[in-house]
Amino acid sequence: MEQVLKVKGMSCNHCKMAVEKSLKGLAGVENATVDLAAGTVKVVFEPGRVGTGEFEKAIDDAGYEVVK
Ligand SMILES: [Cu+2]
Repeated sequence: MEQVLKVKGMSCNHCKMAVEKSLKGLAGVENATVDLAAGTVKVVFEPGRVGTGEFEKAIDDAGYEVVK
């Protein structure tokens, strides 16, 4: 399953790596790809193992904010 989240505050390649790394560290996340120009991250994950709440927390822990 895929989910696209809008993330506030990502401005450079460091931000891209930090957000992708924090999401990929979650059990059940298969891939995470930031689109800096769009300010979004696409998460590929196994539903039932992980979900939006965990994504938001991981992004927050990395120092960024999900826009709802
Ligand atoms: Cu940055």
